[in-house]
This record gives sequence, structure tokens and C-alpha cells, in this order.
Amino acid sequence: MNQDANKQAAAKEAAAYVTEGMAVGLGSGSTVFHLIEELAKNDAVRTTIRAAASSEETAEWAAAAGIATAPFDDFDELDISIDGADEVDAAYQMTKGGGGALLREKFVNDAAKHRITIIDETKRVSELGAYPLPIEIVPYAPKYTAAQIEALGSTARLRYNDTDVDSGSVPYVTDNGNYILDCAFTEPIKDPAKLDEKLQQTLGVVETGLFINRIDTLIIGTSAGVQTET
Ligand code: ABF
Repeated sequence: MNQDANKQAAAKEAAAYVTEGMAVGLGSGSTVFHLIEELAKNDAVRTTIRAAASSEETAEWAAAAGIATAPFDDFDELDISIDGADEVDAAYQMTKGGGGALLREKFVNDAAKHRITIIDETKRVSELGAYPLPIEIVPYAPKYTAAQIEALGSTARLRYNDTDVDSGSVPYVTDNGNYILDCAFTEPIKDPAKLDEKLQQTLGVVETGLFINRIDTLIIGTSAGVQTET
């Protein structure tokens, strides 16, 4: 199967975990888009769940599917969260944030009793690091913040929107009004938890795309079928 078909298959498997009346945390990205498509097929579920969306785009997708959404702080906790990833390593540590929504995704993940990650097989890696790590930073000092991170052994490139012909490149701004640095480390990330600790202490860093010990169920769409690891 092709990558998108594998994403769809993983999303379909995850949708079965969502039951009537649940408080559901929705991540972002194309695999989550397929999840919302699957949830929309079940009227009893679609019309009874309430969702916390981890991006404005996801909230639009949910609304279009007839799924009620509410601000994150309206929920005391979430029954389940379902989100994608950019990389998942052998120890189930993740790189997320390729879509720029990592901060809200981490809130949604944090509040959920059952945290499900849905990926296609291309995301499964032995060690993190081939995918540049997204890090959300305050817009005040991107160059200074990038220099602190580069001292840890990476390049840290400010993420831009598509080049705006009139005004040149425009920095990408997250839903939270912050910037994103995409950080390519020169070596594989052998100890993601240790790197995350260092990054969390770096002046200017709001949140990192390292999701440490944040998977309860991993659903992988593969060319040989759907694999579920808990
Ligand atoms: C979100 O979706 C992000 O954290 C991650 O970068 C992205 C994965 O995108 P896709 O599902 O389109 O591969 O979970």
C-alpha cells in the first residue's frame, strides 16, 4: 500500500477506540485528517463526543465533520488522545511538530488517559534524528536562541512560510504566536530524554517536539497490514 493508504488504515484502526460520549483529544496532520474522516462515518460517535483540537486547522476539520469542539481548558481530562508523529523510535519516543502544532499537541497528549499515536511505516525509525526536530521558541530572540541550541550539536533553522514575493520570507507563526526552529542534529538522538531536558532549560525555548514516554498505543499502517503495539 502507499503511504497515504497506510495512514488511512492506521486512522481507521484508531477510530474504533473512540466510543460514544468520550472527550477526545485530536492532534494534527494528514493522518489525523483521516481519523476525523473515519469518526464522521459513525453518527452515534460523531454526535456524542467532544473534542479538544490541537490546532486551528484540526478544529476546522472537526467542525466540518460535525464533531463538537471546546477549548482545551473546558476539559478536566480527556478519555483518549489520537495524534500522528514525524518519527517514533524503538523505545517509543517521538519527534513531533512538523505541522507546527507541537505545543497544543503536547497539552492534548498530557491530559489524556489513553494516548494513541497513529503513523505509517515510514515514521518508524531505530533512533530519532533524521527528521529535523521542531522547537517552539519565543519570537523575541530567534538568533540568540538558535545559537544556544546549535551549541548542543545541531543546526537550528527558523521556519518560514512560503516565500512572500512582496516582503521576502515571512517567519512561520504558530497558533500561539511563537516561532519554530527546525533543528537538524549531526548525530542520531540516542538519549531523547536527556536532550529534551537540556532544551527545556534553554532560554527562549517554549516547548520541544520531543515527546518522551507519551505513547500508550502505537498503531502503524504498513504494507503488510496494520500493526498495533501497546
Ligand atoms: C502531527 O502531524 C505533528 O506532530 C506531526 O508533525 C504531523 C505528522 O503529519 P502526518 O500525519 O501528515 O504525517 O502529529
